[in-house]
Amino acid sequence: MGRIVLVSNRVLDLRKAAQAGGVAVALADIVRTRPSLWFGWNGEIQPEGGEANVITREGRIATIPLTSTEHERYYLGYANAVLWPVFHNRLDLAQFEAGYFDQYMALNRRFAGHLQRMLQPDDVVWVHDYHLIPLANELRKLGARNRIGFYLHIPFPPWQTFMAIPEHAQLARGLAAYDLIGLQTKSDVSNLLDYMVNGAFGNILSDGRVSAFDRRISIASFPIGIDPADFANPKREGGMAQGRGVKRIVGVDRLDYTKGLPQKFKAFGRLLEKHAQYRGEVVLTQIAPPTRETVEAYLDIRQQLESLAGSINGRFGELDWVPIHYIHRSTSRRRLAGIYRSSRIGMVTPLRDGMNLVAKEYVAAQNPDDPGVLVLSRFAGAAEQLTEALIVNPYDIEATAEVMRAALEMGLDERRARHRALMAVVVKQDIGAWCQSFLAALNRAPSRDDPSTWSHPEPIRHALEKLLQPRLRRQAPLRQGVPPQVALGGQPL
Ligand code: GDG
Repeated sequence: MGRIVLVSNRVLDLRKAAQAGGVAVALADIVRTRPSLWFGWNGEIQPEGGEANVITREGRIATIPLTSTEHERYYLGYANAVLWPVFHNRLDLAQFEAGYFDQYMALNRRFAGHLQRMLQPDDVVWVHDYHLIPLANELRKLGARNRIGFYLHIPFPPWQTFMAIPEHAQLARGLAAYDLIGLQTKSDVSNLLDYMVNGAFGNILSDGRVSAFDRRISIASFPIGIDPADFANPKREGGMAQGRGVKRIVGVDRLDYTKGLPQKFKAFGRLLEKHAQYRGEVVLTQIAPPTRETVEAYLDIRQQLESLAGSINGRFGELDWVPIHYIHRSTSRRRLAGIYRSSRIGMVTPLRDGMNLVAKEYVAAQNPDDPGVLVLSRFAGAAEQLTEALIVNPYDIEATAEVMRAALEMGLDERRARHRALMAVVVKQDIGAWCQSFLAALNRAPSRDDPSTWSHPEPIRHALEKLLQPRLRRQAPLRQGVPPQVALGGQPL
């Protein structure tokens, strides 16, 4: 078997991957343990006219810098000011500016050019995330016949939202060049299938694949996980100092408008307003490290949050009790486990999130004998799996405040029972299972270039598609996704 070639916007130094955690650890693990190559941006920005095409090779890692124009228009622009907000249902924040898309395509072409020269015929390529949607198509234009899979870490939006992107058809063309597309949840799969059928005039085939733009693609959900052992080590206790008997509610989120931070602060304020008995008894510790600070929308959310924390602390705080601890800095990964473990509530309430690893980390870090309670947004991908959490609608401030109260009051038996069920999911579908199931499905995904993998000769397939089409369409009305009998690999739909 050939190498696994990983491609992501950002490639991390293997020595720092453990500190970054999550996906970085999983990818670093593949690179350490299997014949592989990891290609992407090294985090450096070259001024225009600099040496942007110099590849740095260190063992199995190959990286290049971005030019300042690429950084501005591809990374901060198209990826983070168009695709990120639209995929998180925030069309109002999308900046469809001239030049962003061209630079996004140009960067993908440049990446493909470098990668194609490093590819061997039996390599399997695994591309990560929304920055690199067109990469496979660009590789194929250069002659790559490798098996290429794509994993989207963020949600796929409802099909009509996706169609608001002026270049949606070119993006769909890019998606169709992959052999396998992996998504976080079943509802993401359903959204993408809806788009492929209704927006890109594709068909769902009898073997469950989608036919679009003259290619056949497998689409399935592979919910990402964590390494629970990373958080379940009791030696890592040592949360933060707290007044005796004070219960902590913890939030850990990059400072991003998708994470529902103002709503979380408001719900906590409402809890203190309505239920005075919690004043002096509960604190909300919110760790919110900075991210993408030069994108305008991120500046707004920071100001909004600081003003909210200030007004709630000013209104309810005492000389010996500050209700909201808001920390706008990164905390070491080693300390996070202790903070999770010493918190009575894990408050994970994004307005939209692909998965949300913090929810799983919080569960893994709990003491099974005296566990805390996970409060989880119904709009986080994790809610599809972590059904024993207290599920909330983060837009509903009043109800969220009441759920916080219920979590604070929950008895030990119920906390233990819920935690057992949640932990079973976190352990079963961990990061290793995610990696393996995606790569196994990619290896299984029939390749268009290999006729032996076709289950029917082409003319029969055509007839079959035509025959099945009206029936499939009847069973898959708009917005309800794919009918059950065409469930795809990975997770059953
Ligand atoms: C994207 C998708 C999907 C956070 N603050 C600190 C810190 N973190 C770590 C957490 C966690 C990771 O960062 C954040 O992961 P999330 O999954 O919560 O969210 P995104 O960054 O938005 O990730 C998301 C994910 O990709 C994976 O597919 O789940 O939906 O948006 O591991 O612990 N780590 C340290 N200090 C901090 O202050 N050390």
